[in-house]
Amino acid sequence: MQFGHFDDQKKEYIITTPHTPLPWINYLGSKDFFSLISNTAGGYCFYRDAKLRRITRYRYNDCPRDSVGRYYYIKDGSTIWNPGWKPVQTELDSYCCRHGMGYTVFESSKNDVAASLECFVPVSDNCEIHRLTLQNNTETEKELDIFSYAEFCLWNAADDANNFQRNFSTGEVEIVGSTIYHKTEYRERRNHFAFYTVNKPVCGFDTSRDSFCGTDSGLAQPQTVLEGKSHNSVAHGWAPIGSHHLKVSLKPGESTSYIFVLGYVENPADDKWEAPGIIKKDRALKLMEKYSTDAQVDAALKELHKYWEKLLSRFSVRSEDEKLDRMVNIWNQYQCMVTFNLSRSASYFESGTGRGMGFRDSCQDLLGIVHLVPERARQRILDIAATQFEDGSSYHQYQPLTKKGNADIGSGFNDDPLWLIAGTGAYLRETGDFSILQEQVAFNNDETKAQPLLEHLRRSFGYSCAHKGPHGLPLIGRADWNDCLNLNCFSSEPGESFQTCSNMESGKAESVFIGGMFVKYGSEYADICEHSGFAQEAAQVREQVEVMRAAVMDAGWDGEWFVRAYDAFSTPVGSHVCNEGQIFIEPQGMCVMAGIGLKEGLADRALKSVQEKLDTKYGIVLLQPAYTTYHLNLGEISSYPPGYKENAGIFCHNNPWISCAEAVAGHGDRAFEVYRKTCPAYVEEISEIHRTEPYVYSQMVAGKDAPSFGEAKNSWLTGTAAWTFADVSQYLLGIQPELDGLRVNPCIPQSCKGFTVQRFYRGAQYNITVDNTAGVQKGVGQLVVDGVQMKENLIPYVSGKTEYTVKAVLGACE
Ligand code: BGC
Ligand code: IFM
Repeated sequence: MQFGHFDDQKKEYIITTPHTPLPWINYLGSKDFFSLISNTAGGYCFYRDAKLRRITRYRYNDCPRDSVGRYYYIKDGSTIWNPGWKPVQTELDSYCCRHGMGYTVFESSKNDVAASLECFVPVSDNCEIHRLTLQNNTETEKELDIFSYAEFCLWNAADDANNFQRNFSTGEVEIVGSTIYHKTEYRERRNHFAFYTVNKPVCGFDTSRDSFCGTDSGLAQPQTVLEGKSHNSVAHGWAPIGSHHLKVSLKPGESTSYIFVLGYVENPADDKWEAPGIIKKDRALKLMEKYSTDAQVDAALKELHKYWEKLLSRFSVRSEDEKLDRMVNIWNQYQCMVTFNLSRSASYFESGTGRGMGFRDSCQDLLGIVHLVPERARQRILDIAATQFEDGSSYHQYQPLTKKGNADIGSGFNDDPLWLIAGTGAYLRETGDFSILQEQVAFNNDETKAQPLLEHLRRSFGYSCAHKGPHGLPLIGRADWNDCLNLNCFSSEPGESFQTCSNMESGKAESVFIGGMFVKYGSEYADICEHSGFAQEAAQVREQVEVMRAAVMDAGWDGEWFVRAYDAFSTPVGSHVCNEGQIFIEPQGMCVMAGIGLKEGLADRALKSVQEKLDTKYGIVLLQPAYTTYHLNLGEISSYPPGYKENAGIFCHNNPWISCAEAVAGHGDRAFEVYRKTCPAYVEEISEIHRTEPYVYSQMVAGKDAPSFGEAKNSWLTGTAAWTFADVSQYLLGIQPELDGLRVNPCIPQSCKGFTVQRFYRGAQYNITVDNTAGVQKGVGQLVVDGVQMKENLIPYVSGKTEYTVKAVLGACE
């Protein structure tokens, strides 16, 4: 069943009913100001940091109900309705919600009044714009009352939720004409405030939630709206809101529009105060002025469309498969930008108050956006590296506002250091900008300890070399990619749980998965050393890589697949000797991607085992058999019921690893089959089972052991976006950036006749045609660049050249 459909021309998903299985959301904002907005207008916004600069409020554990947003009430006689259906939920005569690139539009009607609500964040300003257009389609004049609603969060969202005894007394607002200023904290000589304005005179306002709603009513039946009259309430403490009251009278056929701006302003920290508690408004006024006419809003929307057109034109494919094209050209790249911007911080499943930017997450997110915003990727790499410690380990997360490591979470995840090499390598292959390696970067944000970025990579690699266990495999520490595999949990205390484990980091548990990473990213690091003129170091690194490869082939091979790990007692995990959790997906993907056992036939064997033991109709589950009971020595993983999350859920993030691995092994049919199973556009038709948005990936789909097999959770903020884009663009379509230029090496289904790719790379446009009339799965027989036949499948990079026409013919050629 579907609840809408794609419009590829407009790059939109059109939701045709408010009754989606879960709120289906979109993100607004591209740089500093971000918003979440659902298909019933729920959601919230923040500036840079969802924890420290939350502008509007959210109610937690509220999915699917989704009961707070910025709302517009239309009172037409005794009928009250919202363009997004919620919160009043009056049945609408027509409804649609169009989620597009950085904007969302609601189009609905009731009793022959049509409303359109366009919401977006302009490309270069810190505000949300909501343009509400109303049209009277009746034969008589209409008198309508409009009420707006936005509920302010008192900035620090964690404090706002926990310390409300204080916050009930701190809230402050100021009302000037049609503008409501939210200035809580300003008297502490903070320099930021928010405002909510409308471009026409109001006939009333409310700034106290209790006054607007009435003591016992909620947003579905606010007293103010029922009465048809604002109370002009001025909030002192309690819950400050912004609500405008407008009266409109529309002749038959007439329409009118209102432009609401919800903005964030930061004055220079050393600005003079006008008077204690009085905010300095000039920046706010400028912003209001900038978006006060329809022409200005139209221009800002146009600029937003152009911004996305330009970004998305950097990589596009044309194939025989419209779902593939739609995901590659639009939605996958769009989601990559969102995960890059937000890491795992704020979604309908992530609170925004917990995680900031994850070290491993952000490094992997780079894989999906280096080709889109290389200059921002550069800065991100430097920010991430600055949270590394001198021994090469790192904070696991950092706050985007302060860029400081999060001490509550700390370090000890032993895969983290190697992801820095992965992210930096991707940047270098995309841009060829080796100057980044010379940038001075602090350790633990201490500038006195700054060293070139290359030294950070050296220490990343060095950390893994220096932390090996009894089998010569990397020590896992608190966990590797799989946060829930906490193998250093052991205790004789009855009732102890992984949450209270004190020995998480100190034990000798080892990870075969990090072993695979070591081989893959160690080799990439060796290439980087070589290109930087450190041939001797490169050779030493390669030696270490070979030692690790041997350790994985030896202690990491179980006979038919790669072992997952060794626990703190050196007992194998993810081996046929285990009762449950005999085979895990992660090492199969990573070790094959690293090329381990490729020649020896282990890779094919491991992939076959994945297909036999882990595959399902909805994707590949993380492990089998699922853990049915709790094992303290395995940590959080077995705390999940079978089939959920890391305990045998279909963890979408590592499905593309298998697809990549299949491509490395040359199996195009299977690589695509794996790609399609979790790809949103291909499961759109089973939206009633899948339930999350059919235009983006979710973190997890319930596995075959779960009662809700096939149901997805935790949409949007997942490394799946970046990895599937790396998979489809580099491994399947085979356009592979290398340090020396672009390689063309597709791995596609035998039945695919070919495709074309437009790729912007290092200042040049590449028009690539792949011809597979031979009907093979892999292997470029001939590569012709601007009419010249190449000796191999690498397009030589010529500095200053701006266009390349490339033809790759697959299969044996004379
Ligand atoms: C997992 C969660 C887990 C958390 C603990 C996440 O990455 O997906 O299930 O609770 O890590 O750190
Ligand atoms: O690898 C992690 C990631 O850092 C956060 N989400 C879950 C993944 C698997 O545990």
